[in-house]
Amino acid sequence: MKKTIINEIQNFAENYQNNCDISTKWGTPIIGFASADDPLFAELKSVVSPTHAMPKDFLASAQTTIAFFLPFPKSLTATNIKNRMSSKEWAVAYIETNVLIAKLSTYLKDFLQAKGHQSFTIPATHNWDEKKLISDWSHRHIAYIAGIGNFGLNNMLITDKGCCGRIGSFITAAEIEPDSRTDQPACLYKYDGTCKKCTKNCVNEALFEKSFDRFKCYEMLLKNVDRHSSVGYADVCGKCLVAVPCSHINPVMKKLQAKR
Ligand code: B12
Ligand code: SF4
Ligand code: SF4
Repeated sequence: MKKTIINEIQNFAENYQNNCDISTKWGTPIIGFASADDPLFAELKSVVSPTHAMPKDFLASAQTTIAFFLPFPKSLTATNIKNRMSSKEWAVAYIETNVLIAKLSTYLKDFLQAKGHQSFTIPATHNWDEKKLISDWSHRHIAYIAGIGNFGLNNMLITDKGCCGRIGSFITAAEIEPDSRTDQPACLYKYDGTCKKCTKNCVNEALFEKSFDRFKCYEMLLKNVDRHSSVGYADVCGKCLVAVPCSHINPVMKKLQAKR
């Protein structure tokens, strides 16, 4: 079952970019599985917020959560390096990836339903508390629990294909063997205190070595909403993700491999 789902997700993402009237391209998705009863879910009540949901709050019969990371290609992130404002391509990719996550989740739900497994889909974003700017379903924590990456100083989940890309997650009653996770850092700062390039890239004094101001960050995102209104609603920025060592790879893994 695990292999089948991985194939379904990868094929859907590949066909989607070939067949539809869109401009964004994605690399092969990274996919991870966690048991809905993994004790780490309960910890999200303290790590994220006391109101963070448990898989069984959404689907009483939940057995598994599936997380997927859709990596952006280098050609896309290259467009977002210069200037204070985000590139149009980055804004378009944000909108198109959110649509892809919604369509892929619905496809997966129908696919599993046909095999007799109930499932529950969650939107890619905008499922947050407007006053706190925190969501009751944090995709990157779900993805961390499912073993597909670890957190960077820039707050991003850094996978084996870096952090430039978007994450979706999904709940199902199908019982699927969970993946293992490692506590090995994926961020150079967390590994040996070096790098911090993401903080230097921040364009609105939101991200520092010791603090992150989500409201200052959101202020910048809203400036890009105005700038890119011609492509839709794109609350983006992403300058702390691009032109950094973790944009497209896990830089700690690279460092460790070089030492061998
Ligand atoms: C609310 C929100 C925002 C808010 C607040 C962001 C924030 N960092 O809190 C605003 C609007 C400002 C925002 C901005 C951006 N966002 Co946003 N946002 C979300 C949303 C809806 C919920 C995030 C949330 O509530 N997090 C809860 C808070 C408390 O946790 P956190 O920020 O993740 O921080 C935690 C980690 O750093 C963690 N941590 C650090 N080290 C370790 C170690 C361990 C072991 C553990 C367990 C945890 C941990 O501790 C913190 C607290 O738990 C998600 C979608 C979703 N529903 O998940 C997208 C999401 C997080 N955003 C995303 C992106 C890409 C962005 C932007 C780059 C904008 C853009 N697209 O251009 C910026 C980046 C800002 C930044 N540097 O953090 C992506 C992240 C992809 C990735 N690779 O991780 C997500 C997952 C959307 C998606 N579907 O892909 N966002
Ligand atoms: S840019 Fe450097 S310090 Fe920042 S998250 Fe990436 S690896 Fe960590
Ligand atoms: S998304 Fe932009 S404003 Fe927010 S922390 Fe990153 S660089 Fe700073």
